Amino acid sequence: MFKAKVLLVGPSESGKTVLANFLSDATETVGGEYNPTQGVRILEFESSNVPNVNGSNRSSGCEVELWDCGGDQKFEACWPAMMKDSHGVVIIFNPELPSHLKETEMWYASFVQQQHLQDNQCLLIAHHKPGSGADKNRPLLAASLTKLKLLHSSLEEDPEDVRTEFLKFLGGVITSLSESREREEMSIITRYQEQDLQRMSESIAF
Ligand SMILES: Nc1nc2c(ncn2[C@@H]2O[C@H](COP(=O)(O)OP(=O)(O)OP(=O)(O)O)[C@@H](O)[C@H]2O)c(=O)[nH]1
Ligand SMILES: [Mg+2]
Repeated sequence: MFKAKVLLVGPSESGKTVLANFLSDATETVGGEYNPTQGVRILEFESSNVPNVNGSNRSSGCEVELWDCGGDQKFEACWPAMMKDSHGVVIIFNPELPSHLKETEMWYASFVQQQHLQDNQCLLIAHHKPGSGADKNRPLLAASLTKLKLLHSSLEEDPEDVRTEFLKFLGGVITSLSESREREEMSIITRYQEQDLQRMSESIAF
């Protein structure tokens, strides 16, 4: 079974902790008093129905380490440790706040581009808190973010849609993970075969 490390990042008070609790089925209730996350919280859960993205109908199991990162930039010194060996990054922001729309690009540059992750290893979530506007158009984000998948989340309106889309994203992350493992295996085998061939030709030359 694959183990995927997925980071939830983005501006302060955008709903990362609320979404992390919801996705990991943590018992804490949604809503309530705002407690800024100090540094990071790591939530672990297992999902048995991650959809397979490469055509087959089978879904696979996956262990997920969800890193709910604090949005305050005073934690920047911790970012390299958070990013290390992560397989996916979810950027959560409030689509109604211009400051959040602007900040999103910085989170993408720091957490996705810097670690050379592919765009399918990144998901944008425009999180709508209860009582906020329901504009489900694509918000005006920086040009570098136009190719990324964007999901609108509203836990009051359609919580299961958020879960389903997150699992689809996870399916893509696992596919990237298994493909890079296969490439690694192939490169080791190819290297071995080349050495073997060289040894053979050396012994024939003798
Ligand atoms: N009822 C309800 N409240 C929400 C929802 N999303 C966010 N909130 C509230 O908005 C506030 C901020 O949410 P958090 O999830 O703590 O924000 P965060 O992004 O983790 O913030 P930092 O940890 O500081 O980066 C909290 O008071 C939440 O209860 C939601 O879907 N429903
Ligand atoms: Mg938090």
